[in-house]
Amino acid sequence: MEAGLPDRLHHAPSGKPAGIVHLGLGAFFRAHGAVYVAEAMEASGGDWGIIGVSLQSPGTRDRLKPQGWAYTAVEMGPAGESPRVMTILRDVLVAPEDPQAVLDAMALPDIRIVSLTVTEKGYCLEPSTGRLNAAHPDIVHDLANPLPKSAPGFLVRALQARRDAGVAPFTVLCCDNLPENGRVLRGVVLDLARLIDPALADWIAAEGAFPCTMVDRIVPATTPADLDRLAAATGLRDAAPVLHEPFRQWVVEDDFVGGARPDLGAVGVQLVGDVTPFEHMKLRMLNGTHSALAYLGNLAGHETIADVAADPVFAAYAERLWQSEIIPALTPPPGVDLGDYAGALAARYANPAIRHRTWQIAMDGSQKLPQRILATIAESRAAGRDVPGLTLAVAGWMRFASGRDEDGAAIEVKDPLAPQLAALWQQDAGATVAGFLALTQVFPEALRRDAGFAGDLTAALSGLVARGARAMAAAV
Ligand code: CS2
Repeated sequence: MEAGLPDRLHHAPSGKPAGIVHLGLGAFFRAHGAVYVAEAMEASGGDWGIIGVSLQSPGTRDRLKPQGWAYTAVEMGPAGESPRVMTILRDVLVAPEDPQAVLDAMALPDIRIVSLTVTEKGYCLEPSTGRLNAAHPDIVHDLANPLPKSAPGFLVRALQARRDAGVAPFTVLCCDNLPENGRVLRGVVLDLARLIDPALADWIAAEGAFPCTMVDRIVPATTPADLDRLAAATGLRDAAPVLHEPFRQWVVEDDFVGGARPDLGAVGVQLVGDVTPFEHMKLRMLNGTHSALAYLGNLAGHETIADVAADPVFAAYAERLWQSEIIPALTPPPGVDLGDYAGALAARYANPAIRHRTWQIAMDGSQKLPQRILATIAESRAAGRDVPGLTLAVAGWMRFASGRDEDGAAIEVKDPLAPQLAALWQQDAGATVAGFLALTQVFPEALRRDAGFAGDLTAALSGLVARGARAMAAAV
C-alpha cells in the first residue's frame, strides 16, 4: 500500500481485493459487465473484484449489504429461467453520502479500471454535439467544489488525486449507449479537467486511456413481482436480483493503461481496433428501433416490447425500418451480415420472458434520440433517401412527451427536458414541430434547417393525432 492512500477499501468486507470501480451500479451493469468480469476471473484469474458506486440513491447498497454484496443474475430464455449467484462485488458506496470515500476508492493503485453505466444524461453533455455542457448544474457545482456530484467530476478529481500521489491513471471504460463513447467521455473529462487545472488535462491526455465499447444485453427493470416469483422458485429471497435475456455482446477497443485488464477475450468479449461500426450498428438497429417501438407501441397501448413485437403491424414496421431505412445508411462491421443481425433482433424482442416496458425505454428521449434515430435521418436525407418510418418515430416521441396518450390519459414523462417538452405541445402540429426543431441540444443543425423534414414531421404528427400510432405505423 502506498503511503498517503487510504487502506480501508483495499480489502473489502469479503477480504478480497478489488481492481475495478464501477460508477452507476444499475441492473444493466450487474447483468452484463459484472458477469463478463466474473467469468474472466474464473477463466484466467486476476484481482478484478468490483467496488460498485451508486451516484444517486442508497437503494441498491441497502438491498445488497445484508447479502454480503452477492446477488442472482437470472437468464430469462423463452424456454425457462436459469439463476446464477454473482459474488464479484466487493463493496458498494453511495456517492452523495460520502463522495470522499468514492474518490479514495478510485485513487487506490490497485484500481486499474473505472467503468461507467450512468445513462446518457449522466455525462452532462449536449446530446446533439457530444461536448461537455459547462452550464449543467452538476458541472457548475463540481467546478466550485472538490467533492463532486457528476460522473465526469468524480473521474477528474480521482485522476487528480492519482497524479498528485504519483500513481498511473486508471483506464476509463465507458459502457453506455453513446456513439464513440470512449472518445466522447475523454472529451468531456478533458474539457472539465482543463477548467480545473490545465496541467491535469495534459497529464490525462498523455497518460490516460478511454477505450470505446459497444455493450448489448436486454435487462428490464426488476419488479416486486419478480422478487416473489424468484423466491418461490429458488427458495432464497434475493432483494436485488437482475433479470436478463440470454444474448450478450461486448465489443471493446483494446486500449488499456499498461495493458491491465481482465482476460475478457477468454470469455467472448470482442477486442478490436475500431469499435465504431459495431456501435453504429447496435445504436441504430437495436436502440433506434427500441425507441421507435417504445413511443409508438406505448401510444398504441402496448405495455412491453414483447407485446409490441407480437403485434403484426409493429413487427412489419420494425422490419421496414431495418431493411428500408437503417441498413442502407450503415457500413457493416467486419464479418457481420446486417440482415442476419436484424433477424436476431426481431427474435430477441419477441422473447416473452423479458417484460421490458415500453415506458422504461421511452424515458430520456431527449438524450437518446440524437444517436439512435436523428443521425440516421440526417445522413439519409443528405443522401437523398426518404425515411418516413423514422420520421414517424420522432413524431411519436413528440406526442409521448406531450404527457397525454391517445385517450387523453396522463403519461408520466421522465426526461431531463420534460417540462420544456410538454410546454412545446400546441393544437397546431406545424407550430409544435417548429418548437421542437428549435431544440439545439437535441436536433443536429442539418435537420433544424431542413424545411422538407419539418414538413414530413408535421404530416406524421398530424397523422398520429388524427389516426393513432398503430394506423400510422401500418401506413408508412
Ligand atoms: C433500451 C436499452 O432502455 C433503453 O433505452 O433501448 O437499455 C437496451 O435494452 C440496451 O441497450 C440493450 O443492449
